[in-house]
Amino acid sequence: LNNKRFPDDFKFGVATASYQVEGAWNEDGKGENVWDQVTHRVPSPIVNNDTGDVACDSYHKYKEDVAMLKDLGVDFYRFSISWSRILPTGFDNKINEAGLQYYKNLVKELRANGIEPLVTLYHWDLPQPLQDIGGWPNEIIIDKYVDYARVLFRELGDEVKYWLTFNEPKQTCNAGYGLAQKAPFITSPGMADYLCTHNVLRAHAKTWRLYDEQFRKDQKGTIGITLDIQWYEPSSNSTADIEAAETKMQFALGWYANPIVYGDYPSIMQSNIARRSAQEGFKESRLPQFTEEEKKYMKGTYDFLGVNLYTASLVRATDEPNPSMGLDEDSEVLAWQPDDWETAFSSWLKVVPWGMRKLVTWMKNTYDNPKIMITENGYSDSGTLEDDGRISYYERYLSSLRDAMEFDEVDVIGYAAWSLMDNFEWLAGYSEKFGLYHVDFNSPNRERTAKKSALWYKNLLETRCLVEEC
Ligand code: GCO
Repeated sequence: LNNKRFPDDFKFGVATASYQVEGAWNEDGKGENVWDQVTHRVPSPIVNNDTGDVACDSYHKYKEDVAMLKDLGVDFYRFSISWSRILPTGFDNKINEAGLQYYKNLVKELRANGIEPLVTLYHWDLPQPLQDIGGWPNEIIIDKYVDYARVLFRELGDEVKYWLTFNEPKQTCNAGYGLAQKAPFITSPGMADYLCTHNVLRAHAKTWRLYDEQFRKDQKGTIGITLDIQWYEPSSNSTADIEAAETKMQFALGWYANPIVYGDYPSIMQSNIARRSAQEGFKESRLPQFTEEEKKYMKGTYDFLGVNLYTASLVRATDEPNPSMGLDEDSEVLAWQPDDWETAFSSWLKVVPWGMRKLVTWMKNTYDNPKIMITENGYSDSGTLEDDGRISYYERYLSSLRDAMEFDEVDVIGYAAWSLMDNFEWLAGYSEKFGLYHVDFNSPNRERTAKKSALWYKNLLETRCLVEEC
């Protein structure tokens, strides 16, 4: 039963993000960020007007968090750093020492308990002053981000050996500046989202090179990026549908992965967007272009590729543009989730375990066999402690992942469950729960309780085995 047992050197962890768990939104000198700003708007775009002002209060309760991690037996903890806690205005002229100290304490506590920190530099919480000058679509931000990264490498790099530059930049750019579904809620699909991505990619490359050239020799760490993707499955065996699914993968994952691995946007994106831009009367493609020098600079800027996978969709070819989104790929493809697929509590979260094996195998074949880390995967419900649905989800997705490692020889180095505990789920506020631990958001001390899934995960990490006996 080799395919049911994870190798001894395989790393298991859990993940969280600063805005979703920390709270203390204006304490000890922290500056305002875009999520503070949007959650305080009236009317609020968030379910129940929820905010991350207190969230799980991890800023004060990190020792409890680490005790939970220790009890679970994880190899690593993936968390993110709040830029505006370190640099309140976003600029590096003044470091907020109290904010920095919080992360130093957290890292120290993790190390003292034998847990490896995996740090995400940016999980969506842009300092508001940087948004006020245009945010990610303004290329000035590239150097501000690199300055911030330099502070973190310098201050934390002796203890932190695993870094992720960006978490799900497609959410930052496409949802944040294209479709107005995430902060800062700007509607400019096919324009601001492409500019945003262009700058995120250049900031990523510059940061990877900064680490590689100035810190790696002494600190001996490793640095990647985390992309979000669902698996896009052709809805039939027709060549047209198979090509449509490939197009969707290129627009969703290739948009980021192709420049990082090969130096430029996928050719299908380039040709499709150039054609549409010309039809719309633009003199140049709406997709920004890299110079030859930038392509060389970008290419190969990763040690591993992180990926967050939760769900899947079917895809078919179409020549009717999809009116609801107006994305550039919509003139060729239609993606949807069948109603009769099993669903978690979040409407977008259809349970499709076989998508895991297909995704990582596709990445192996498309990106020349990279090291892959699953940096998030998880299941939502309404918050029960007897969360059998979550256990079943993890069991099936992990089994699919293990098959990809065993039978398709995909180089998967680790897996993080989303999430350690229930937390602020963006637009859904506290209405959707992803945690292995329950958090009582009505109690002032945000009491944590292990769910059944926490015990299941703990057992998996002990035995490394997905069935009763391996
Ligand atoms: C991410 C994710 C998380 C979500 C999770 C469940 O960007 O990493 O969006 O922050 O909470 O994916 O939706």
